[in-house]
Amino acid sequence: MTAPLATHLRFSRILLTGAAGNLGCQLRPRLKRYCDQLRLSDRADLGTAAEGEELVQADLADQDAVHGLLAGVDVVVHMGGVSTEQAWGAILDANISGLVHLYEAARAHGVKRIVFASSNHVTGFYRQDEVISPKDPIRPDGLYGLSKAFGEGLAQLYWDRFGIETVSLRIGSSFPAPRDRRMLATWLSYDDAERLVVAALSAPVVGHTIVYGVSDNPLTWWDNTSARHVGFRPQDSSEVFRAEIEQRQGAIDSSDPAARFQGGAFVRTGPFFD
Ligand code: 15L
Repeated sequence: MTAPLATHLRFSRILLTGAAGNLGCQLRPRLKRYCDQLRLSDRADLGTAAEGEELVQADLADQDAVHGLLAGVDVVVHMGGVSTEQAWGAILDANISGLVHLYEAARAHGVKRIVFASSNHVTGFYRQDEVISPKDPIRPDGLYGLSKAFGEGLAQLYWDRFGIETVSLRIGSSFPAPRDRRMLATWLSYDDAERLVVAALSAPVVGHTIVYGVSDNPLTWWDNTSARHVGFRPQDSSEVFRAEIEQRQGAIDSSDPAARFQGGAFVRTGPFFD
């Protein structure tokens, strides 16, 4: 593990939700370097607590459990919730009700900043030949993307009404490496994911800011100029994976909506619409 990215960043307690998920697992050891206590929560098992970790198994749909989670917390990194297109009931519980529970608990406990894992699927129905910014209107590619748009709206409301700051991260594809041609544009390396979260936690003034979570990929659909005050400077690039991916994937099937729209396969899959 490398040294902390921001030596000035120190909290007494950070809450990381969704800590058993793909990105949560990556952020778990990394966020520990910025706080005395790291509270980790998920519906799933979180294993054994390392030094300085507090493990709390909680369901976001459980209002009381979420209320308890936020007690004594300085900031929240909210990676929890449904992260793919799923049945509406699951999305409703975790991403709609769960998020209301989280923001109400933040208000009750005086938490002043939340880093919210939104998703690129808020704008998945823009075409792959368009470059968009966080200021463009939403175009969700499914109920999952729409639930993340709700989350961004809720974050805006809690900033305007209660002064709780949020950085909404429209995360692209955060995996060890891009898996296909689309991810050459959407890939966010794990190191850049840490840079993004650290920037979101340390920027002095954010109000409610939306930023795309994407590495420094040469081919990009997202322009983060409007979020430069967050100070996110990605340092990895998908380019090193291009040759292998192009060779493996062959010709583009332009009749496939997944090859035309930014959301990829999310524009044509999902149990609700099947
Ligand atoms: C997401 O929002 C998902 O959580 C993740 O699993 C990826 O599929 C990613 O989007 C993506 O667009 O690649």
